Amino acid sequence: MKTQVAIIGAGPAGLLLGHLLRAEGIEVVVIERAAPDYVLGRIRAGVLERTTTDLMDRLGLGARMHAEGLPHDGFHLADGERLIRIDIEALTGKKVMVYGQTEVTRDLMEAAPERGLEIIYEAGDVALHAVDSDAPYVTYSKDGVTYRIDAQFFCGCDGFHGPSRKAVPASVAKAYEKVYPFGWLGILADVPPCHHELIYANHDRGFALASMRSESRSRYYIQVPLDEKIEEWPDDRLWDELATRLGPEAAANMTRGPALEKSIAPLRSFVFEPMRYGRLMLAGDSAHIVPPTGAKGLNLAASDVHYLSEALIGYFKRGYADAVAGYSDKALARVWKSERFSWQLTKLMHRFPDGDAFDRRMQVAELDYIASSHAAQTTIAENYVGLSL
Ligand code: RFL
Ligand code: PHB
Repeated sequence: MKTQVAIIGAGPAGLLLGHLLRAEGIEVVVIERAAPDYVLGRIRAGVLERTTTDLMDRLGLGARMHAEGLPHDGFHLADGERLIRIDIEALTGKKVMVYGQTEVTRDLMEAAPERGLEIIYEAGDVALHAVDSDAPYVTYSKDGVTYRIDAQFFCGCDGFHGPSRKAVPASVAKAYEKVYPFGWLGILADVPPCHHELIYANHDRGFALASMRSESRSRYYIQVPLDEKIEEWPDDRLWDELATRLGPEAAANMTRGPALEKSIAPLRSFVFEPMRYGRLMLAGDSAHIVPPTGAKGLNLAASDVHYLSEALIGYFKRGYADAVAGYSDKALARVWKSERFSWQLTKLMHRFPDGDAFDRRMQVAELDYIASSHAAQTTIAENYVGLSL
């Protein structure tokens, strides 16, 4: 088979990119290892920046998001005693949208057939070949048969563990990484949220986050040691811990219920450079990871896809032979700023096992400064709603 663009991975990055290119009449095939239900079963991001919602709107796929999503104009940092409200709407003129990654993915997936976006699910052994030549191709197997797709460009949207990044030779690449000494234990439950806005809490016993998916579905997280076992956290223990860490105001309004999903995710910061090698471009988690504290992962995937779609549309529709040359530098400039924000908020809000009394005083002083400074709150709000493209 021949196509103009082959996209590896049908997560949010791959699906968004596929739709943006199809909308311009570019030939696209998306190759995904998993089955659709598996992709939809992953409970991940919950907060969308304006840049991400704008992309859904541009595709004409934002109707359900606007009907069911919750626009938020603020969130809270809690320091054990008080809630510090960051009024993002007053400080930036913009809001964020609380709408789950699962729903974004579902909207993109369901619109694929009517828009002629071909997605091959359950493709095994995906391998990229000759990406630095003028005739790259990808092979995969399905139902015992091996297939080959020749394409002019490959977009690696296959997440942190996918094969695309590994197709870039080590001699031209550099990876930057920080692994944090803790993870997040998350719980999803069909109960009303304890607060109408998100609360990020720094408590003596560790970080906690109160988030939501809707007015009747809550998502909470607590910081746990990396070797923690999920079996050690029956629902009751987890609700007790959340009530303690989030503080009395949230605890008083917290409704408990059985977990629909419970999982532990490690936290890491990771950037891979460059994001283009020959005819292969990386986008989303395949090129970078942020700790979830800033709610930036999915949003960065969307901004990469914005730059990448512009580049490919420039190449195919406007005849700019060099259109993809600037993609890596453009995307990385925004990636590093989101990495910085996510790292800083992670350092501010978590208890580090090797942290000393001085480190703790620095956190207290910074939270106190944020509580009293319009400038500090503006900086946080500007980053949280998303830097301009
Ligand atoms: P994905 O979503 O990992 O999708 C990659 C796709 O590639 C497929 N794949 C392959 N396909 C073919 N061949 C192979 N060999 C393949 N290997 C993999 C996979 O099956 C999958 O379908 O990457 P993408 O599209 O770059 O999207 C990135 C986001 O998923 C991620 O950044 C966010 O979920 C991060 N994140 C958050 N981001 C936000 O913007 N706001 C948030 O509030 C937020 N909260 C979170 C998060 C991530 C979390 N976890 C569990 C990592 C909260 C959590 C707990
Ligand atoms: C979520 O609702 O899953 C969520 C919200 C905000 C974050 C991270 C995760 O910073």
